[in-house]
Amino acid sequence: MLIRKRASWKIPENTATDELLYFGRRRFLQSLALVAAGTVLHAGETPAAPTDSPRPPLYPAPRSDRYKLDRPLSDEAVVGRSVIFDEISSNRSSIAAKATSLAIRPWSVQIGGAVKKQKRIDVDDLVRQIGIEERLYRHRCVEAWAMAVPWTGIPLKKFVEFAEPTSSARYLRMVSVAIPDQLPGWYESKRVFPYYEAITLTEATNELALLATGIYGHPLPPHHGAPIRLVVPWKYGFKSIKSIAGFEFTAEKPSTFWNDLSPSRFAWSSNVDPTETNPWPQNEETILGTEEKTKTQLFNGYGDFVADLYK
Ligand SMILES: Nc1nc2c(c(=O)[nH]1)N[C@H]1C(S)=C(S)[C@@H](COP(=O)(O)O)O[C@H]1N2
Ligand SMILES: [Mo]
Repeated sequence: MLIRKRASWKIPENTATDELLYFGRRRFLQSLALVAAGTVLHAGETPAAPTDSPRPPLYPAPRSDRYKLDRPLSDEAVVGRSVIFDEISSNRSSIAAKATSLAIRPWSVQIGGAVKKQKRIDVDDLVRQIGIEERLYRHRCVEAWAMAVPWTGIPLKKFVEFAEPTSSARYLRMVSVAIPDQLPGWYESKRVFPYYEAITLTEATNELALLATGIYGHPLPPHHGAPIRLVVPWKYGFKSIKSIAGFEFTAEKPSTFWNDLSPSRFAWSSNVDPTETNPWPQNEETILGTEEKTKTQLFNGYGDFVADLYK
């Protein structure tokens, strides 16, 4: 009964009957399972382009030369061992291995709140519609370590235009993935997830703000917040929320994860500021993978781009 029903769904009935006779029921069921699995895998993909006009590969994307570094790029392997992703694990060296439990495709994001129309869009469709570029950015964690990373992604400004916020929108709130079964650190932590962050709409439309979908010239691996994460390099690293599932435009100021946990230690805006001493002295930073210390700069050295936002 089940066989006939499923066969008629995908395979012409006569073929199905022939195959059933030929291979026997077990093999036939296996072949059906393969067909079904194939259907699931291809569901999120766009149809292949005709062979005479192959689609260019997305990665590596063209690199923008607007964003200069004052230090060498960090080594990918070193960066991969220093990731922070508390829903995966609080043990940093195990995050890359454990993060593979997060199913990063297919992945769609919800866009809601103060927008003309609520939307849900597949991340790969978003990338193809808006386009991506590579940028070399410094990254400064509030724990006073720093790195330099080639991110690939969508300028957040273009995403905001795509989302069409209404005139009442003042803030952009983002929420990370909330599938505890795929996030081994979810119940190990004393914190309550999902992770959530927010920036002002003025910050979101600043040219530096990036929605990263790639790193080191390839798509983001799960431990870096695949398939889509924020990068706001003038703020402490914890503002750059990973594995985003939802975007909400709001009129009121949304609360944020670290600021809720400890308002005196983690300010809502959390712009990099070397004069701060809380929770750690912020005047200098250790370059990841080296013993080298460098003076921390106001706005992580991005004052030319963002200082005007805070006058
Ligand atoms: N969802 C989520 N996003 C997160 C974090 C996290 O634990 N969970 N850690 C933050 C911190 S503290 C930093 S420094 C950066 C680190 O990014 P990276 O691990 O890709 O270098 O991610 C930020 N985004
Ligand atoms: Mo951080």
